[in-house]
Amino acid sequence: MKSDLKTRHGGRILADALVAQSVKLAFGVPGESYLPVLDGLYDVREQLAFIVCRQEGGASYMAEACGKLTGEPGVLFVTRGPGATNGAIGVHTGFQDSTPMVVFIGQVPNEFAEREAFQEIDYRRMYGQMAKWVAQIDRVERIPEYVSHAFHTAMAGRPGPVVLALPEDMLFSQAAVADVPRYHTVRPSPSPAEVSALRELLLKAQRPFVLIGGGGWNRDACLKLQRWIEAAGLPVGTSFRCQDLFDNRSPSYAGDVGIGINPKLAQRVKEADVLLVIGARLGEMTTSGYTLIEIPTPRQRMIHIHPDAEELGRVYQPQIAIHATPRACAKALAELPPIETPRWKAWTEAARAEFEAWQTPPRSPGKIQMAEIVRWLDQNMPPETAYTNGAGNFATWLHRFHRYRGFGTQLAPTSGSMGYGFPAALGAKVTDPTKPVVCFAGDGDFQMTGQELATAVQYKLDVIVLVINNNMLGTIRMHQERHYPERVMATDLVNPDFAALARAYGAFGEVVERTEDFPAAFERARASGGPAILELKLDPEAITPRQSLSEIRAEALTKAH
Ligand SMILES: Cc1ncc(C[n+]2csc(CCOP(=O)(O)OP(=O)(O)O)c2C)c(N)n1
Ligand SMILES: [Mg+2]
Repeated sequence: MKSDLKTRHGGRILADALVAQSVKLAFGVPGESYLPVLDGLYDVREQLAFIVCRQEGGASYMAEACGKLTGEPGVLFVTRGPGATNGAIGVHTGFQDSTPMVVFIGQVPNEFAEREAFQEIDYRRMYGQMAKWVAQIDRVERIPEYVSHAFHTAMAGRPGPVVLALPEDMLFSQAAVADVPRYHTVRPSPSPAEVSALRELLLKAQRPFVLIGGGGWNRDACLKLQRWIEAAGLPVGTSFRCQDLFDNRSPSYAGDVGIGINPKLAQRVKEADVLLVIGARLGEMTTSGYTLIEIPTPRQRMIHIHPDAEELGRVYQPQIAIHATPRACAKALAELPPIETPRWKAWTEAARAEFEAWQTPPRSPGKIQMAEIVRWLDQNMPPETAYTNGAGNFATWLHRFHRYRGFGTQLAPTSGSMGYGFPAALGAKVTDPTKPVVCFAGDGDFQMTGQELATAVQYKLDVIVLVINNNMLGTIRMHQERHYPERVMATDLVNPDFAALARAYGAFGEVVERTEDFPAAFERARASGGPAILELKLDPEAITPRQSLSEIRAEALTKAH
């Protein structure tokens, strides 16, 4: 058999292995450490497109966004040492968001290993805590096996990133070896006994609450679960930055259980007697700093369903622990006899009314009213539009006032990683060019990965970026004013003219100073047909929907005296 196989160099074997895994897109920045891979990718360029990015941080975010949207591993290539360190941010993001990724890193030739050779890092140690598996392929003939193992691992149970290091000598050497076919996805399912125990417990509830979140969802699972929840008349919340797992317009939707939670929703979660948690880890941000639910035994009778067996019972001891993926869970629930009880009607209606009241936009200082702009987008953009963001107070307006319409309409890092939104928007656009994409970025946030404007122009990616410019690292300034009022330190920013910057890259750029000018500017940006930046000049006082910067400072000063 073996003699029939063609001899290939390591780079070509790897490129063919990716094609065998059905990879159509890879993101990265080239390096001399993996030249044979680039050569291999040349041969498969009709099947697999390589998006060359400007910095590995941006590339890793793009690969992460691609993985998040497709539910299949996002693929990233970075060079050794500096490339690997730059790329770490998207790998960490993927780990926290349970996003499948496969990351390839160049490595020094084996003959130089452990000498601290040029750009040498031991990736097992470096990436140990932010990947599901880190390995190095030392033998060329084992590339297909390692790649197959990597794809299986990234997808199994709780999805996440896998890292493979590629020693240079291994890539240049040759072997005659067979490709391994496409990976299987191992998805644990709930047993019939577990599902009926869940149903029994739920039927006893007076004040049930469903909390959904985490990774491993897809559109079908979200819709199935939504139908089941709506038929049962249950109220539902989404975990931190997973707001698109449930159509926010549904009468069952009660809001996001995340940072800056609606206090009434927090109260409702505390008062629930049965808490059905599907897919969410119940991390720090979802539990308001571990205050919503008691540790280790919640007061609510909790049913926790998670795709990672070891996550169950990690912090909370649920009444029923079910090891299952969200997809398998949604399928099992959809097959249950329907739960129809009028008992929860008033409770669910009240939760919805509180959500709607929470979404009523307040007036904020200045000529740009962010809540109104978010509302305008809601009313004027197609339902499948994806909204992306990184980290900063600017994102609050989007998360609080926008109504996400279902799976794949939110790309936001639960790791709170700045710089995510813009590359994620590009990753989304490359993955699905028909999907409208709007990125919300802060002035600080945008400048972390803004050089990917060149990538956007190169690949003609028509995303629209709103740079919400308050000339400061507003989040940190807000915390400073709360804890150390008037002692402003290292949070003021002198910024470029973002619209001119966009034009310098060959993109569309315009400044918007007043809310009423936004719709026309947005339409011009859309009509430009390419990447576009609208710089929104936000009054620094408009730091949160609830309080202005001066009010926060005054409150802190009063407390101090
Ligand atoms: C990579 C990274 N570095 C630093 C931080 C800490 N951080 C969180 S928000 C923020 C400021 C964001 O500023 P900007 O994007 O201008 O948004 P604003 O808060 O002003 O709306 C900083 C520095 C972070 N979350 N991520
Ligand atoms: Mg800012």
